[in-house]
Amino acid sequence: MAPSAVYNTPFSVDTTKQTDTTKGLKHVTLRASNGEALPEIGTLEPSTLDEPIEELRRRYEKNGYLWVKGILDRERVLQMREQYFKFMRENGDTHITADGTNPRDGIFSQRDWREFLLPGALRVFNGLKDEGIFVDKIFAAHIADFYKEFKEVATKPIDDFVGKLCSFEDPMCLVRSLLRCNVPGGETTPVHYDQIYLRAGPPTSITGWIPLGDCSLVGGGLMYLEDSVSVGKKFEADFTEKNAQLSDEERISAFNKNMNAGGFLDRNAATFGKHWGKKWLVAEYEAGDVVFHNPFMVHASCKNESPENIIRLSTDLRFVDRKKPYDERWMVHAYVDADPNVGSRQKKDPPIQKEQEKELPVSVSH
Ligand SMILES: O=C(O)CCC(=O)C(=O)O
Ligand SMILES: [Fe+2]
Repeated sequence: MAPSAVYNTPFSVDTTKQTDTTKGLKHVTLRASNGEALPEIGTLEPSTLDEPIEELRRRYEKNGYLWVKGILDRERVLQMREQYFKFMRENGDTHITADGTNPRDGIFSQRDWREFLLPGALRVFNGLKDEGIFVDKIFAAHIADFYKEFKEVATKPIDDFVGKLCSFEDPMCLVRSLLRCNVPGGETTPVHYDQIYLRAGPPTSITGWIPLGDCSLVGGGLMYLEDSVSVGKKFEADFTEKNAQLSDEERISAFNKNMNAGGFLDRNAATFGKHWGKKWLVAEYEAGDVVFHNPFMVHASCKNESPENIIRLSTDLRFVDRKKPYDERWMVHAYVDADPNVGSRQKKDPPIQKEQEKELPVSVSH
């Protein structure tokens, strides 16, 4: 049986096997969201725009990711970070940042991290409703002018680069994208691959993950499971088989009955890595970097253990060739009513439900 079929411990929260056998990166212990140490970690290989595009393409195809240093203007990225934290503070303070600190620094207030989970699955699992000032501001930030301008103007160099890397005739950034704040101590993005959420199109998109600020190794950055495009493909083949009997709409949903809640593969990256016998690859990111990844590449975020209480802010953009088919459900802004990828958005005034329908629909904010 294919390993994907026998791997069925989604949402494993087994913390009994605490390991601390970190190899490769001496003196650093990185943790999965639930606090379990990642047994094996390695580093991402950096690339620069000075290298020939053929070499960068070869590397992307071989590794499933491409970490490009300095593709964006560092100062502009830091400005975006400042705008975001100012927005979260002014006209209704979410209290995500500590009073008296510079918004550009993004220093966590050290309030309960649960309050700062994005609307969606993790918030629901942690017992919070999708409501309150933080949630309202998250909805607003995704359609705010400062974010729109960042995407439309500041990230332009990515469009051109992606066009060359993926041989897209007309590279386009999909409208739907997320701004993610990963606060110290909080639960972070579970293990997944992106094609689960982009299934209404062929697996030809490419994601650009953009750290909005510097992010140290222990700062809760994105990590990739080494050589895992094949793992994502196995899962998707398995899901495709299981989903074959469903209606068209359900088949392309990341949240249909055959998927794990939220579309995640696991909330525990340590267990997942061990199961597949693969290392998690991490990096020390700088503002201006972008990491591109294949839609089958398995990734997650590690726990933010920043000793300085720095909030990890990031945005993830997806690019396609406008001339070819793509998942058109991604042509709406995140969290608007038409966004199918936030199935967990709990309506402020929920319709009266029948007793058997009361279970919450849960999806990842992705
Ligand atoms: O930033 C994160 O925590 C997750 C990002 C992600 O899943 C993506 O860029 O596809
Ligand atoms: Fe992702």
